Amino acid sequence: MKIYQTQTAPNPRRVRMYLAEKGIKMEYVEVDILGGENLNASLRAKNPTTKIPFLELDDGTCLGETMAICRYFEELHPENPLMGRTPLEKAQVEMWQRRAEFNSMLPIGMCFQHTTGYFKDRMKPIEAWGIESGKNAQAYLTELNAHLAHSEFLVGDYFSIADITLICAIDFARVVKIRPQEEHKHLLAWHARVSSRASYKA
Ligand SMILES: N[C@@H](CCC(=O)N[C@@H](CS)C(=O)NCC(=O)O)C(=O)O
Repeated sequence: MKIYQTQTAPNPRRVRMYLAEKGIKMEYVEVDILGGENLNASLRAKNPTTKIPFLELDDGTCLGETMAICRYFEELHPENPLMGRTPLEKAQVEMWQRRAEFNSMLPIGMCFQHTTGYFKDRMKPIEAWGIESGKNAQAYLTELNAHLAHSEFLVGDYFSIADITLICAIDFARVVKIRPQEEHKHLLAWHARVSSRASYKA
């Protein structure tokens, strides 16, 4: 099996970090998304949404969506769980994972796509939407900081896939100058904790 991905893009990084945490080795196929390789007919046949990452199994089955790919490996390798250990923790991971996607990864991605025109060959950038999305993502950092004042990771002292999603989103946000500020000291401490893990370099 192999994963089609782009080294600099935030969603494939989530999968690489997740697999590194689980100790799972993987073959990666680099896709040039800026050049539009993800849109070509052969990749579109495997992955109609054209978004990366996607996983191709040895029998040709393809699976898109970062969380679906990680879920597949979580089911295959339940040891060292990153999606919760108890019913409550699983729900809490789901809650924070969705918040990390909807309040950070998505608006940061919208800010990037709509203010830089990076994908203007395939979409119509609307700058005002990009700016508004960026403001919302920046404002959410203050909420995260408040939560992390009394929580080591997003879900108490349990490191989870939600932390992976959030750090990949926040690191990527650098390209559009959305950054934790000096006063976000709990968020910065969380960032230091997560970035000290070996998987951070994946
Ligand atoms: N919901 C998808 C999002 C995937 C996504 O947006 N991938 C971006 C890179 S991070 C992409 O493929 N962009 C290329 C394009 O839009 O053409 C997931 O969670 O995997």
